[in-house]
Order: sequence, then C-alpha cells, then structure tokens
Amino acid sequence: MLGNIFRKEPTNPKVPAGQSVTDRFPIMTYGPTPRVSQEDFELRIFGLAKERSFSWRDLMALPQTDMTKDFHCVTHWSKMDVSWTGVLTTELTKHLEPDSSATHVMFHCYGGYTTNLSIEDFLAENCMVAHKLGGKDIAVEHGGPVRTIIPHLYAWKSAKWLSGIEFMRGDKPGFWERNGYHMRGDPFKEERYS
Ligand SMILES: Nc1nc2c(c(=O)[nH]1)N[C@H]1C(S)=C(S)[C@@H](COP(=O)(O)O)O[C@H]1N2
Ligand SMILES: [Mo]
Repeated sequence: MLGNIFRKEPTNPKVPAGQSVTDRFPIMTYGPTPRVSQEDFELRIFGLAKERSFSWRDLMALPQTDMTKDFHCVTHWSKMDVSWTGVLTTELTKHLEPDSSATHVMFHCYGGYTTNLSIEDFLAENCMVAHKLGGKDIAVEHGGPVRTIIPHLYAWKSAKWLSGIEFMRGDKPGFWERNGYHMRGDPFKEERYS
C-alpha cells in the first residue's frame, strides 16, 4: 500500500526517542564488580547531613515498597517493566537530617563509582534504595546487595553497590558526568551528553 511508505511505525510513548526495547537485562558495569555481603554492607550518610549509617538490618526495618518501572540506558536500550523492592528515598530521608543548605546529593559506590543528583531528583516519586529485583535479592552483577533506582533519569544515575549518600551544597559531576555525560540525564529530553 502506497500510503505505508510514509507512515511511521506506531510508537510507544513510554519508550523515549532514540531507545530500543530489549527483553534481556544487559549488565552495564564500568570496571570490576565489587562483592559485598549483606553482613558487611553499610550505607553511610555524610556531607551536609547528620552522619549516620544503615546496616542491611536497618534498611530492612524501614517500610518497604514494590514498584515496576522502565529502565533506560543512555547506550540506547530500554528494558520495560522491571520490578524492584526497597526503601523509597522519601522514606529514607525521614530518618536523615540534611542541612537546609544541601541542594544536591552524590551517590558513592563500593568500587569507587559516583553519580550526582539534585535533591529534587533524589526525592522524586519512585526513587528507591533497592535490594530486590523480581522479588529476589539483586544479583551482584545488577548491583546487589543494594543499589539505587532513579526511574525518571537514564540508568547511569541508578547506582549499583551503593555505599554512601553525600549531601552537598551545589552540584558536582560524578564518574560519567566528568566523562561527558549530562549532569541530569532526562531520557525524555535526550539529555545524554553535555
Ligand atoms: N556502581 C556502578 N553503578 C552503575 C554502573 C557502574 O558501572 N557502576 N553503571 C550504570 C549504568 S551506565 C547503567 S545502564 C546501569 C546498568 O544497570 P544493570 O547492570 O543492572 O543493567 O547501572 C548504572 N550504575
Ligand atoms: Mo547505561
């Protein structure tokens, strides 16, 4: 049919421009995979907030949330409907005392990876410190025991092997942001590189 030559494929509005959906769950890790047991895991809160730390048990004692969200990697793949369980950042922050001057956070990871977020993005709906993927402990390759999930931004903001949350005054680039990635990374605005 002639009309079809110019007709665009129907597009799913949940898939951002420039992304292709995959049914696999690729593993995207820069450098070696850090191995941390649940027993040794510690999440340290520092910078412009009262210093404290959460053990695995501390984290499990907080209210838990299940959510299913799409996962968009800047390297052009998206995995739809991934199910995570963990503690919402809004819930976690009820137990923190950030200084009113804090405007951004840096996620720190076992192995040295970092990534930055504004406080608004950190506390956005559905942002989570996650420990279950599809109802099971997150496999080490996917960031277990504990990673963040920031579903409204590209997946490099979803830090695997989380070890710390630093509250900061002003923004500072994390690992990929220092290497040319966008400071914010909204997939629906294609904020891939700066
Ligand atoms: N600590 C750490 N976190 C990380 C990364 C990494 O290399 N190290 N890669 C990021 C990138 S680019 C993506 S796409 C997602 C990939 O998560 P996955 O390996 O579970 O698919 O993790 C993000 N978090
Ligand atoms: Mo990525």
